Amino acid sequence: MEQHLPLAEPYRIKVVEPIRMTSREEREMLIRQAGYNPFLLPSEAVYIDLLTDSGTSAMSDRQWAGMMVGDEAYAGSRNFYHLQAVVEELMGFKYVIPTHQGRAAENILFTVMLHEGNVVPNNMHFDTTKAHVLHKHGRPVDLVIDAAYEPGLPLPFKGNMNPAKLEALIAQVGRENIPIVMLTLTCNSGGGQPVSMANIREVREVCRRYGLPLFLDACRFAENAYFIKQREEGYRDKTVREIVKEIFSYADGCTMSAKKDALVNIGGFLALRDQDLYQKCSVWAVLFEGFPTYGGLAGRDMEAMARGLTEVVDEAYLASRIGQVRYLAEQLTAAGIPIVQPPGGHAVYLDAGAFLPHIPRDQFPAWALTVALYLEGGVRAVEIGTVLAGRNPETGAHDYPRLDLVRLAIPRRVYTDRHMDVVARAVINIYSRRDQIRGLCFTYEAPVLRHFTARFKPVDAA
Ligand code: P70
Repeated sequence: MEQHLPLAEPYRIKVVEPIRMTSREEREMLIRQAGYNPFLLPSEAVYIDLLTDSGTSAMSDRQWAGMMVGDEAYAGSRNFYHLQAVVEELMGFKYVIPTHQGRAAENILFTVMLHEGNVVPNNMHFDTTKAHVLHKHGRPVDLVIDAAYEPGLPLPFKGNMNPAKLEALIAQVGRENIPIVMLTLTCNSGGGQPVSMANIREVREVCRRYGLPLFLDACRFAENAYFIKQREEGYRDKTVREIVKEIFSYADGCTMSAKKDALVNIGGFLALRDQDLYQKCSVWAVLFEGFPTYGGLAGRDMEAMARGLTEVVDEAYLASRIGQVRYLAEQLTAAGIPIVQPPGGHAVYLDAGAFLPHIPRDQFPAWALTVALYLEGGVRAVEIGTVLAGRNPETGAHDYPRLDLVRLAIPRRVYTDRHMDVVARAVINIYSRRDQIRGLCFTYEAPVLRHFTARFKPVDAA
C-alpha cells in the first residue's frame, strides 16, 4: 500500500558548524576535570548539546540578512520600530522595551511593581523569576495543578494554574498584597507543559474580579499556541497567529526571553498595554539596560528578533519543532524509559527518581544521570533536581524538590533527527545498565546557585 510521505524539516541547511564525537577515554578525563559538572565542560568537549534551548537557535538567512541592516543609532533605531510593530501586530501590546535577555525584563517589571512582603502567584516560577521576586523581598508562590507533579500522567495541559488555589491565596494574603499574577508559557519547571486557552481565560477572570493585572512569561508562547491548536477543542481551525493574538488579549503585558521563541542568540523585551506603566518602566530601563529604543541590544539584534518573531509562528516550523521533541520522546517511551508525559514543547524530561531508584536523593540521582549521559554519548543535559533546588536557608538541609529530573532541551533548527537517534540510543544504553550508575557527593559547593560551580566525585571514589 502507498504510504504518506514523511514530514521533513521545512528548511535546508546552508551553513554548518562542525562538531566532534570524543572517545570514551577523553570524556572520562574531561568530565573528571570538570568536577563531574556538565556546566564546567568546554562546549567543544560536547557532541550534542542539550543543556538549553535558550540562545542556541540557528537563525535563518532572513535573520542574518537583517543583521546587515542594523541601524545603530543610540535613539530611534529603525529596527526598534520594526520590533515594536511586529510585537504589536502579533501580541497586541503597544509598548515595548527591548532588554538584553528575559531576566532583565523581569528586573524592570518587578522593580516597578513589587514591594517588600508582596506575593506573586505563577503556575510555576522559573528560577530567574523566582530569584527576582525574592530579590525584591517578595514571596513567589506556585499554583500549578497537582497533576504537574505526576510525571507519568499524560494530560494535555499540565501547565495550567489551579484557579481555586489562586482564589484561596487571594483570600489568605489579601488582594492588596498581590501586585501581579503571572503565567509561564509553556511551564518550563513543570516539563515544558502548555497552558490551555480556557485556563488563561479562567485566570484572567479571577484577576478581573479582584482587579489584579495578569502578566505572561512568554518565552515559549508559540510552542504553547501550537499545543492549543493541536489539543484544545475549538482551536483546530484557527491559525497559530490567531491563537497567539487571543492568548495575549487576556494579558496586561509580558516578559520575553527572545532567546527561545524569537529564534535569536541574545535578546528579550518587556511588552505592556498601559502607557503609565510603560513610562514608569522606561525610567528603570534606562538605568539597567540603556535608552528605551535599544535596551542593551544592538540595532541588528532587534532586527533579528523582529524577524524571528514572525518566523516562529510559521506552522510548518512548529510542526517540525514540536515533532522533533516528540520523535525523541517516542523512542524513549517505546524503550520503557520513565519520562515526564506528555513530552514538552522544548524538551524531554527524564524522571531520574524512577530511572535510578537505587541512588539515594542526597547522592543526586538526576545529576548522576547527566554525567552518565555525557560519558555514554557526549550528550550534555541539565539536572532539574536536588542540586539545582539548593538548600533551605533556615535549616541548611537540601531543599528536596518534588521531582528529580534531567532535561534534554532541544535547540531550535540546530540538530537533525539523526542526532536525536544518538541521544535516544545513549539513554537506552545507560538504562540497560542503570544499576551500575553511582551517586555523587560534593567536593565543592557554593553557598548560592550551587549548580553552576559545584564540583563532585563519585561516592565510592577515594
Ligand atoms: C532555560 C533558560 C530561561 C528562562 C525561562 C523562563 C520560563 C525566564 C527565563 C530567563 C535558562 C537556563 C537553564 C539551565 C541551563 C541554561 C539556561 N531559561 N523565564 O534553559 O530568560 O535566560 O533570557 O534571562 O525558561 O530554560 P533569560
